[in-house]
Amino acid sequence: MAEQTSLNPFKRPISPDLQRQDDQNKVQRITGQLEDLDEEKKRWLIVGICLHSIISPLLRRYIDPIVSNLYNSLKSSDSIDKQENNKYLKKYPATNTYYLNYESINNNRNEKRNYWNYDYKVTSHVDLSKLFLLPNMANYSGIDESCDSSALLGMIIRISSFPPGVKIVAEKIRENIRNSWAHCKFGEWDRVKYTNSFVLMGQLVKELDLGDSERNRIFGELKTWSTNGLKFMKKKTLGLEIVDEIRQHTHVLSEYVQTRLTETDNQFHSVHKELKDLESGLQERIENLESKTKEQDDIIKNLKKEVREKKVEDHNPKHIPDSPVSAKDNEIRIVLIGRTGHGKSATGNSLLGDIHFQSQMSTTSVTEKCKRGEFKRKGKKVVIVDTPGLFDTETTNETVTKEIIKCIGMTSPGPHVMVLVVSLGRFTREEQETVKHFVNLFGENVFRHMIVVFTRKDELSKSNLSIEQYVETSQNDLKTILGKCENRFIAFFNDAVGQSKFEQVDGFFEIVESMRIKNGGACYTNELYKEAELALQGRMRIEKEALEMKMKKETEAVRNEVQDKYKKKLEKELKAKSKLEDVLNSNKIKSEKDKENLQKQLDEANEKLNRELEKKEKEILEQIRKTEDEFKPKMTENALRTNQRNNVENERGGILSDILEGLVSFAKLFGL
Ligand SMILES: Nc1nc2c(ncn2[C@@H]2O[C@H](COP(=O)(O)OP(=O)(O)OP(=O)(O)O)[C@@H](O)[C@H]2O)c(=O)[nH]1
Ligand SMILES: [Mg+2]
Repeated sequence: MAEQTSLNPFKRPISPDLQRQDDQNKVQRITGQLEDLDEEKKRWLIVGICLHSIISPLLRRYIDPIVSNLYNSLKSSDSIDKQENNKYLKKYPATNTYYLNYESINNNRNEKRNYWNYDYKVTSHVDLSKLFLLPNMANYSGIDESCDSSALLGMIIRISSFPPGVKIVAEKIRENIRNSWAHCKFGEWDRVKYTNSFVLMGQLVKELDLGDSERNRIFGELKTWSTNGLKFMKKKTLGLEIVDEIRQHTHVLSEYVQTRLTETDNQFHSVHKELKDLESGLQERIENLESKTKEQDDIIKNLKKEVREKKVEDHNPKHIPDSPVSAKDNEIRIVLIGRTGHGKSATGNSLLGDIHFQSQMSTTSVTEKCKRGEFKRKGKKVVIVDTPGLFDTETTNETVTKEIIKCIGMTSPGPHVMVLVVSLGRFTREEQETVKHFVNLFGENVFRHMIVVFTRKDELSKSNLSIEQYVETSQNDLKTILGKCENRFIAFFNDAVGQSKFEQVDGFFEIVESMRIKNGGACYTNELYKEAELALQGRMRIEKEALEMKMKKETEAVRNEVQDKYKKKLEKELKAKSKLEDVLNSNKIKSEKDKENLQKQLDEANEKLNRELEKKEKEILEQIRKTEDEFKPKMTENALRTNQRNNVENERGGILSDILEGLVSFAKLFGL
């Protein structure tokens, strides 16, 4: 609706005069929120808007030339424009069914049914159209806005120039939509009636001889109203413009209904009152939304100000604060780093409780690519990324770093734990350089999330030393690093079996938990991670849009499939029904009993048709639900993120191609 507004030829702006006049007449505002309104009332409103703002203008354009042609032909065949009271067309010659109603033209009403005094000259096609209608329906001055849906549908039903298919649907619309709308019986407006109303309006559009572009445009408008109407029903968030558009249309509808109040048709008084109430309710909602938008604007303004100020404080990328805890963050993300051959992959396997990462004794690097493993622990998803080790004899640290950087894309928005894996033994210069390298890459802040895992605990046991004793007697460089990590360390024997295997993993996660509490649950982040997260979000959005598009296409395809399946059947039922109607209207059936019988058959045909329509709608909804069930799980934040992580891991473009260049130049900046 909102996006189609500018194209919408049916939408009329409300003149200031009318608005003022209307404001003066304003009925008491409904006090509750619009959410308090019955769904039935909302359905009634949306269908009323569509009937008035989409279907009626369409019918006017369609009917006008057809009635004009008929008028011209009756002028030449029956001199309808020169008729006198002694010789005039009493019945419409084509069907010979209906008595023509001359009361509504040439001020004949003033003659108070003194037919002899009537002026029978039909001087325009508009007057001709009135002859087919009851006088209370024929109060219009042209086939224009003064001519409402009831008159328009009546013309189609009674004038034989309109194709049978159009007549059948017009009659259904008059009976099931227009008349029951005017009766204002909200209880009737259940979901089935709402769906059927849109189906019928759609059928009418299909039956009319329209060009492709006009047909598609009107289908589009009906679809938008029907979808927004459903959102309106489900109390989903609706944009301000959409609510305002519904309000404006309600106003136009109410204004139109007001013009009908002079009619004897008393029901329009209640229709008008309902519309005024609805409009007031919508106005209230708009004001609410407007004030909420203002509040949000203020919050955003303040946030932007805070961010600007913070940026000045945090211009040094090595001191970027941790990212805040996300309520949705139900993951623990862990990255294993360290020198080659120290047991990173073996530690990853111990944590996972499975042999997932390749780990073996080798003179050169075993792990060449970053690899991800996942498991569940106490309801949380644990993501572990194993990285290749530094100081390999055959690969330069620069090449290894380029690969390690991939862990960023795999643990975005940032890891909670950086595990520095160090094999027990001498803490040589190369081990110190390894730590320095990671500090250069990630910043000093990385220590706040670091846990040191000493592998080869079995060797320690051989010399009867505890890990604490080992640390106590270690070189100062190691002590300094452990100090920066606030002495978060643990020893692992990666080939452990039985109870001790679980105990060391539990011990590790206890440290993780206390560290997470200390960090307020926040994960580590830096500029690289922020870049990566931005790129990832963009990719996730693109992927989601692509999936949405695919789902829409498939939904459309299944809908068409079901439509096609039912098309022939429905056409057959419609034909059967129209045959019965023709017989019934032909005046050939004289006996009351036969008429009754025929009417019974007609009712049954109607019921059958409705049953088929309902069956079709049900099948369409079921098929759509199946398609959605297939697509929706792929569109969750979790699934999209996992997919992007897979892309990075398998080097399938993904965010890696987006950010790698930036990351590598960033790494270069730090002389890596
Ligand atoms: N005795 C003993 N050996 C271990 C322990 N942890 C790892 N190892 C061995 O150390 C060797 C190297 O282990 P990896 O897990 O491949 O080491 P890495 O750090 O992943 O090595 P790269 O992938 O090359 O960087 C393997 O033979 C492991 O079995 C441990 O706790 N005790
Ligand atoms: Mg490895």
